[in-house]
Amino acid sequence: DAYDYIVVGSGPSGIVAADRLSEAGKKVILVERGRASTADTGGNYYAPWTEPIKLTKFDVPGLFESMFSDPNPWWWCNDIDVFAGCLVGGGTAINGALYWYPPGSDFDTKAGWPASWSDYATHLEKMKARLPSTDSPSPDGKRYLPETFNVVSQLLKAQNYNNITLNDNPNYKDHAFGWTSFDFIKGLRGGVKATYFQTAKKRSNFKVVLNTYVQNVIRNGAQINGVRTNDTCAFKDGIIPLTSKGRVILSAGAFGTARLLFQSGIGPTDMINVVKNHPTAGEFLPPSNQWINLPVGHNVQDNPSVNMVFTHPTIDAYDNWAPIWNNPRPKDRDQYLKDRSGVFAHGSPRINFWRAYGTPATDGKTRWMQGTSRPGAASITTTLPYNASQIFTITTYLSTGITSRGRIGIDANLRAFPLVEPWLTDKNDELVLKRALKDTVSTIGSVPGMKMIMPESAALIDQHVDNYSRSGMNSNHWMGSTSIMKVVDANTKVMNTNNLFVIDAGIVPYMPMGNPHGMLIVMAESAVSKVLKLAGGA
Ligand code: 6FA
Ligand code: ABL
Repeated sequence: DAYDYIVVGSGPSGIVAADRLSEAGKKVILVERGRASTADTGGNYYAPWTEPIKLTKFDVPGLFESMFSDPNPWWWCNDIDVFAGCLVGGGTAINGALYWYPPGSDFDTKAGWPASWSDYATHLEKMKARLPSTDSPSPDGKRYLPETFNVVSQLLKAQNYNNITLNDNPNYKDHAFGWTSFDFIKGLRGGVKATYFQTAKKRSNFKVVLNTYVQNVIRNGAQINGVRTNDTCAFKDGIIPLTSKGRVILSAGAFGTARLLFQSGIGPTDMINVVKNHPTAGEFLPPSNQWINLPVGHNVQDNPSVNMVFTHPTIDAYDNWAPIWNNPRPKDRDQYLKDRSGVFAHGSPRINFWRAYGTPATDGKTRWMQGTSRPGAASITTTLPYNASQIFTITTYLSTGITSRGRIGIDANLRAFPLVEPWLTDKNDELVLKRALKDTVSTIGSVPGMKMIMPESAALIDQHVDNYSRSGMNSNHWMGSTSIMKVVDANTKVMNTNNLFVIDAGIVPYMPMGNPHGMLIVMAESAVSKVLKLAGGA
């Protein structure tokens, strides 16, 4: 059974691509290595208290923080060294679901996008039509645990920030704050798997296979003939073939796609040689005269982020989210069981803010900072006494404009990892991050009762950043490993191939403004429309 389009990976990018291709009448197979996630995808990983309503860990927004405390976290990709979701929905099945409509700067030619991408607004409208955002996710219209918003907004107002509905004005990203925006729907994790995936599944020309690991593309020079999987029962020799004008779209994520390309003989020679020396993967490589030398894995970015922890007498730290899986607060549990409203209809953050910085960087570039605040804290190191039931965290990220870059690679066991860590490799990023952290707390005196506990004072911020492990700055927003115009062309086709495409975070050449999955859906809408228009395909 041959396909017009084989899409590898069911993250936000792969699901949007597969939905639009099948909508256009193409014969499409979506191949996902992981298991089902939410109930509407066939998942059944229930919390003890959500079993009666058959909602999984991935469905209930308020269970998000339990991703990081589960004793058996089977959904993380077990061969990638950083957090990555390997299940239906990819990162969007397990992420914080912060959801931003991208500003124009996310698709700017100055950021490395070809001019043909400047119609991003058309694609943004398509996304909004399928998946509107909400900053008031509980279906009863009330906002729960609002104290963090109230305290941090006082702090920011004293710095002349404006309180706006953030997604009403995506371009307003200097001195702006607002309620956190999500893509939850009716008290459930929504996102692409509740929308685009559901329409695709209804089409007879669309097929999805789970638990199916793609190892490499089958390649004869520039021509791709299919993909090799680990499922030799469903597919002869594990191979899924393409029709004569068919195409493969890799949407396996910034790490997953880079590795698939290495295993297909595409990338820097040092990485393809790692594959060549592998006992089983090596034999599937094309001969070395067919290797395609492209900077796959280079030019990688992720937001550097640093946490600061505070207390305030009005904050309810929500027991630091520890009991939510086994012992939720009975009132909140019962409210959610009744009509999916209340604390469990929210994610953990409550407020987000942005500010632009021209200085103290010395390279003349503007860098944006983004702040996220939530009740509780992932970890606290302090010598100060504090009231644990009143803690909250402000995470400060640097986003658009950062210049630091790293590299993704694979080790001898084909594990993917940051070969060169991307955080603060450029001193200018470090200068701006330190300044942004100091500015954020500069008005603490205007918020009666607010205390800083990590670091122990504003004067210790430089030291806090210097002592912060670089990998602790990981924000899970990996971009750039198959950058557009470096690895793929303006139509997302891998250079020097006829019919191999990449549509995922890897092609994004520059750090987007916000947590990226909204921007990635728009990117995928734009990319798939270009692929459909490109002559020569099925
Ligand atoms: N982004 C946001 O916008 N808001 C957030 O709140 C947010 N939070 C998080 C977060 O809390 C965590 C812990 C993580 C890890 C990420 C977060 N992100 C957030 C980032 C966001 O989820 C990612 O940027 C986004 O999901 C990236 O989308 P992509 O389409 O580029 O790639 P994915 O990794 O999502 O999906 C790849 C899929 O391919 C997976 O389903 C994987 O199982 C599959 N796959 C990989 N290799 C494969 C192979 N060889 N064969 C078959 N399938 C494969
Ligand atoms: C994101 O975009 C980040 O990638 C996540 O790291 C972040 O969640 C979510 N959004 C929500 O803001 C944090 C959790 O709140 C922490 O408890 C956890 O320690 C951290 O992710 C791990 O990276």
